[in-house]
This record gives sequence, structure tokens and C-alpha cells, in this order.
Amino acid sequence: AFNWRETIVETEWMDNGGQLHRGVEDGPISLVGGGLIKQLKDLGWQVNFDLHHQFEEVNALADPPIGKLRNPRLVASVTESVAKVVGGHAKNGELPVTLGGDHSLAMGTISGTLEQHPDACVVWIDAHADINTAETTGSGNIHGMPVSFLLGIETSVPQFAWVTGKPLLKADRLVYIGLRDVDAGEKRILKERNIKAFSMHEVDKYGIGKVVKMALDHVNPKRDRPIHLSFDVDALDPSVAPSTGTPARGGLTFREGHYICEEIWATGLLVALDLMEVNPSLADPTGIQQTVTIECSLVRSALGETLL
Ligand code: Z70
Ligand code: MN
Ligand code: MN
Ligand code: MN
Repeated sequence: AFNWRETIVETEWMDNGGQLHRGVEDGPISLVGGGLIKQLKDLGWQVNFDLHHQFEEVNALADPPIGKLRNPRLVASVTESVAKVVGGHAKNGELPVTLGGDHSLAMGTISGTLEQHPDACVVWIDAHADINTAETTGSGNIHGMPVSFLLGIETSVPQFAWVTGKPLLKADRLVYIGLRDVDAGEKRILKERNIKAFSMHEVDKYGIGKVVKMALDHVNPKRDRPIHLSFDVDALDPSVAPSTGTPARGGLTFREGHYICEEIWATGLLVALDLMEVNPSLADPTGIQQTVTIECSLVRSALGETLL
């Protein structure tokens, strides 16, 4: 159904407003420095690399908290810009790859995808559910909240009306894999809304092969819906990918992470990819190198690299 081989667009975003660790804005450039663009060209993609999108004018704004939310204007404005650009690339038949930056960016990327592919489903790979509301958030960090805006659960913050006012993601078009650090309020929301989530417990119980199949059977039973894959690097075990702001023990192995990407690619339905939360300032040089290398190979797996 989809043949995106002709063009891939690398969109790269600077955004560290959704959380407190400095340095996550340097994640994208570290991946590029790790050779990602050449590797994708070697796979046969035509790569348009958009360089860093800066947003200095936004950074200069005074941005006091709104309720508990930190940097709300910065994050709202950056994510809205991201939605426009990602939506524009999708409209051109290109496959946007967004390198974060923190996971609040997924508000922008997924909104952009839905604009072009209203029937798309989202596979969200993460240690965290990122579904806190303005009320349930303990940290005030917006990277812990993007899903609640995307599903229209959180509608009380006018700055984010641009996302909640649009056609929203439906709860049955979203599935999680890798969860293990979920706040009490988030657990309540997942239960109330009947949102499908495969935690590390299910990965242990069934194995990653069965989990990915069950996840796709849930969001994409006929394998006919476009897929947006949003991959937070902290889904991986910190022993595999230490350079991230909120490491949580007991995560996906190297192979489990790659297997997910390989299976999504094999559906032929991938329309957009996010790779988020790489922070090259967190970890020692060996750990940073290790994280950048695995990030590059995850992107390659999601974009068609096979083992044989
Ligand atoms: C916590 C919060 C989070 C990523 C940490 C953590 C959220 N639930 N998300 N790292 N990617 O602050 O809301
Ligand atoms: Mn672009
Ligand atoms: Mn996340
Ligand atoms: Mn996370």
C-alpha cells in the first residue's frame, strides 16, 4: 500500500522545554554525528535533512508556570510548529523522522501525522505512559503529558487548544509497549479509558514476538491503518541505552527494541517515526557512544534494515 522508499525527510527538532535536564536538545545532532544520515542513504533512502529547527524567538519569551506546568508557552509553541512541518512533509508523501528532544514533541509529530492520515494508529514505546494531566502531574514536566493532550483528556490549558481543538487520537488507536514507571494517576486513566498497554510484565510473560503481534492486532487488526511509531529511548534498559533523562531499570533488551522496529517496518504501514529523549550530556563517554549507536540502529531497523 505505501511505498515511501523514494523520499525520507529527516526533521530534527530542538526542544528541551518538556523536562528539566539540559542537554536533551543535543540528542538529534549526536545521532547525525553518529552517521545516521549516511547510514539511511546506504539503505537506499533519499534523505532530506532539515538541520536543527531552532525557535529562538520562543525561547526568549517569559514563560512562568501555568498551574503546575513548566515552560507551557515554549512547549505549546514548539509543538505547534512541529505539527505544521511534520504534517507538511507527510502531505508530500515523505516519511518524517523526528529526532528529539523530549517526548512532548510527539504532540506535534502525531498531530502532524493525523492531519494527513486521520485513520493512523500510534505505537508508543516507552518506560512511561506520558499520560498525566495538568491535575495528575507530580513533576509539572510536559514530556510526561503529551498523550493526555493528544487523546483530548486534558483540555484545560488554552495554550494547547491547537492540539485539543483538532481531530483527536482515539484511545483504541493507541498501544503502549515497555511500560514500567507509571504514576498512580496515570494507571487510573489507562484503566478508565481502557487503553491497551503491554508493560514489561507482559514482555516477560509472552515474549516480545507475541506482544508486538497482540499490540498490532489491537490497534491495526486488519493491518490497513498507517502506523506512527513513537519510540522513547528510555524504553530500553539503561544498561543498553544510558544517555537519557529518566532511566528506569528492567527495560527492553537490545534485541527486543530492534525487534519492535523490524516488525513495524515489515507491516509496510509506517508513515512516521519519532526517536526521543536521547540526552548525550547524561552518561560517561562510553555510555553516550553506546546510546547513539543503538539509536542509529533502531532507526535503521524501523526503515528497512534486515539481519539477513
Ligand atoms: C513522570 C512525570 C517521563 C519521560 C519521564 C515521568 C515522565 N511520569 N517521561 N521521562 N520520557 O514526570 O510525569
Ligand atoms: Mn522539513
Ligand atoms: Mn516518553
Ligand atoms: Mn520515557
